[in-house]
Amino acid sequence: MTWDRRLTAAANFIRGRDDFLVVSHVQPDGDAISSTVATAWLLDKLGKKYAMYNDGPVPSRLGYLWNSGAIATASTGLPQKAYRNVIMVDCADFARAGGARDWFAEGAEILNIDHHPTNDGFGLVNLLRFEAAATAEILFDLIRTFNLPFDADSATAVYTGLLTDTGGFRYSNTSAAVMNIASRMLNAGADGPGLADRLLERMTMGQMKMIQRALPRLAFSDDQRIGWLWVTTDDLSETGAKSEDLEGLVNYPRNIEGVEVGILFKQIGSDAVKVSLRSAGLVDVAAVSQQFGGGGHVRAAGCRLSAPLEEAIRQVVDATRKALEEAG
Ligand SMILES: [Mn+2]
Repeated sequence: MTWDRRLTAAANFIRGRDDFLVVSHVQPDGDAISSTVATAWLLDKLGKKYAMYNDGPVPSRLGYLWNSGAIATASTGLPQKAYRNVIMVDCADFARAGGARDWFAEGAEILNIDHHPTNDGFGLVNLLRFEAAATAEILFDLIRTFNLPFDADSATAVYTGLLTDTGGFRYSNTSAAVMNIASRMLNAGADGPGLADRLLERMTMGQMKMIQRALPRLAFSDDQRIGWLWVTTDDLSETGAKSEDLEGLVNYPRNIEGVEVGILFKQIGSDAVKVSLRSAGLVDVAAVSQQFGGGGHVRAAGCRLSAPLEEAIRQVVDATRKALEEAG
């Protein structure tokens, strides 16, 4: 099916229904929240009823996004009912919606909008484009399908998704198409320098405290092509840092000259570890993550292990070492 026909199918899903639940993934990032509110903006402009829900809270640094305060979470208030019409954005698989799935009605019909190459097309209608830098890039196309002009709210949302998923227009997914859309969003009222300052430059105290703790632990494989850091549940509780304060930490090992894969291990329980992997390009870290039931992109992926921290480090570093040997 051509991209235009997929867009039409997604548009028809929205046109033919009303009363939607819009959800993204657990521990939502910039693209997840941006895509959620951009979808809500579209539904709002079409006069549709909708609710937004997320398994986790909206990171405070994204609180400026239009209507982000209306995204319900377990702590701020639950939806009033289960929904038959669901739009899932930026979710690599069905389970990524986490606890939000409790609000899907039996036999709910799903519009699946995503850019993760590991997405298996779990929706009734799937609007998937793996070359897209961000789900927000796909939403740009979807909004245009309805011939709706962008305003500052929707432009800021789409721009934010692009900015965050391209690491500030720096990663290899920063295509000409991305810059073209970003340019249009600036014309429509997105504040480029303001968003860059807020999302790329500014650092919370929690973030700095976690950097202080994590950097002395920086470890390398013998050939120094794999570098990793870890943080414990105690680090978070003792510094008062939040989970969102760990964003970007994995880039420290990854950015070192000669390092092919950077890894961050985050202990989330005595036998549970969340792992983020970043590749310089040689190793497909999505494939490494899939060995542990995770997924993601070639250069940025993640997984969870039910193991003590030291055991998780050993297993993932070993798997990465093998992938690196195979890649040459
Ligand atoms: Mn994304």
